Amino acid sequence: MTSATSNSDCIFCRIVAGDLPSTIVAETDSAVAFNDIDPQAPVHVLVVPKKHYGDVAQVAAADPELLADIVSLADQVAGTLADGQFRLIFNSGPRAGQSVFHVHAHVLAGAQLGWSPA
Ligand code: DGP
Repeated sequence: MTSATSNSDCIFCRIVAGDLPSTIVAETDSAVAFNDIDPQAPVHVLVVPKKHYGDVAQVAAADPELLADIVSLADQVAGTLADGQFRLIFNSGPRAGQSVFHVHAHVLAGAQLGWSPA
């Protein structure tokens, strides 16, 4: 699916709708930030748009303002929960490690981060 308001088969749409539990740390009109279920850093938050897009390329093409909202909320979360320094990752496609096909930014912060994506 390229774009829709919501998709009942999508776990992140269900979190946005409040149908699945999550720890929400911040929210705007267009996006929600919640703790990752399998944290890889002291702060590991996922920022997702409320509207369903499959990956970052789709949201960039269809709604660049929404992509800016995602980045802005990620910055806000890092400033609130850590020291304002953060890594922002969009996995795009299975070979890049994407496993949930509702675009999400990983916000990693709160420690000196290593670099070993391979
Ligand atoms: P990715 O592999 O880039 O698609 O990241 C998906 C992330 O989503 C992964 O770090 C684990 C997280 N995740 C998967 N299911 C859930 C869930 O039900 N709740 C929360 N909070 N996070 C989830």
